[in-house]
Amino acid sequence: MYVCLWERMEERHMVKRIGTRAFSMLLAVVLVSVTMVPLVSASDEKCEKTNIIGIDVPVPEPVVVPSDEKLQSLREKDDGVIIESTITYLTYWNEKMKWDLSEEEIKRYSQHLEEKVLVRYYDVDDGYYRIHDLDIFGKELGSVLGLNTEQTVAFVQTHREQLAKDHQNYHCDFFPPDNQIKHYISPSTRSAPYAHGKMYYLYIITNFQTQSSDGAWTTTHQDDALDDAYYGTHEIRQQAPSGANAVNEGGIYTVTVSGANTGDNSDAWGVNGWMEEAASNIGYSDSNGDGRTTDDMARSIKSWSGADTVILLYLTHDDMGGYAVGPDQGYADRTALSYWGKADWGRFNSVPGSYEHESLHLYGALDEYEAPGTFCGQSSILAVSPMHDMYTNTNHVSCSSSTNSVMRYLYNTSTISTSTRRFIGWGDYDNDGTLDPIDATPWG
Ligand SMILES: [Ca+2]
Ligand SMILES: [Ca+2]
Ligand SMILES: [Ca+2]
Ligand SMILES: [Zn+2]
Repeated sequence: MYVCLWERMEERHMVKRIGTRAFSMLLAVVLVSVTMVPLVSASDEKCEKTNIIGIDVPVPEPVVVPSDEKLQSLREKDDGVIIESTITYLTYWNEKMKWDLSEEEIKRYSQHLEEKVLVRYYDVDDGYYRIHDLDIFGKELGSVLGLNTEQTVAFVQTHREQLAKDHQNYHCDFFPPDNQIKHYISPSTRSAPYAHGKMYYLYIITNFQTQSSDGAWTTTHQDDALDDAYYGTHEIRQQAPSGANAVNEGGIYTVTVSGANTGDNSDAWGVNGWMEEAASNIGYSDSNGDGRTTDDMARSIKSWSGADTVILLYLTHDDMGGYAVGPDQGYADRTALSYWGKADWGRFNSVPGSYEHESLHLYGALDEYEAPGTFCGQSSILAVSPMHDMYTNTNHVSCSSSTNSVMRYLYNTSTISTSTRRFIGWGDYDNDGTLDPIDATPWG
């Protein structure tokens, strides 16, 4: 390892023509850090000359912090309802709300609605209507259809409930079952073991050679998605206890991968999937020979940025949904998130809660809604030790004391439950003032 680092430094020296003084200083820093680095396994000692960010691999573009104005608008409620076909929309709600409109009436009302109300919500660039506030829209729709106050209130309430379900369906997270035998899961096996320290979010704006009907990412949509992601991850940092020393940082890569996005399957997260292809198309290579490149990318970003955790967020310009990749798929904690979600009545935009929800999974949190394979009292296969061994899900919707949270509802709440806080390293099991993951004697 010593020689290896020396050679690497010498190579850098020659390539970058660093002055002798600067080089000696760098060497001193390296020597100091070598003495502090614990012994590594033989496979890590291979002298690899790849994946040095800024030399072999491009530097990620820094995330632009949204303006205060933009942050304020993100803080405001946005129901994010998208109407692509007014007839489809009215047909769905007519059935659901039992308004008893005939097909003929639906056609007529659709036209009225478009001319009198929806025209104000038209997004010229995207060619659809976008509703921000269901309370206001509900009244407008009610007056066109001639609904009474009771019917209007019921419509708005049912729409919000349905939207919450649609957002839950958008998240098709599925994780390998925890074998329920308490076993040690080393924090070093994950790129984002728990939500402490400098947390780096690497956004990978992903385009597919075989594009969806939505085409490639546009600058407007990319900025919109990144603002939501910024806000969603900011919500995590803000709720962190001071002992976690939480700081956020972020960077962006843009990449094109082959094939089409077919959703949550091994074509995405497998060894030969497009997530691995994206890492290698960006310029990373598999330097440890495990067949994956996402691990090398996450490790390189971690050492380059000095971050404690790295999460890879693959953003796709389609409506394939969002999911976190399970811990059985390599070292890199990663998630895919689409710009839109699909519903029977139309579409909706991903919200800050989507980014917050998936990131929390990657730090160890479980779903708290009625998702397949989830239950009250479940230990988290996503959490590392000691949290994995200490805690179980106490905020699942089926638990008697369950409260609203971003892992349970995720559509218009950002609240992180006590149960999730424990899984992601914000608990203090023995109540000695030191948070579990950094406590030498976490059990007391
Ligand atoms: Ca690798
Ligand atoms: Ca403690
Ligand atoms: Ca202790
Ligand atoms: Zn989830």
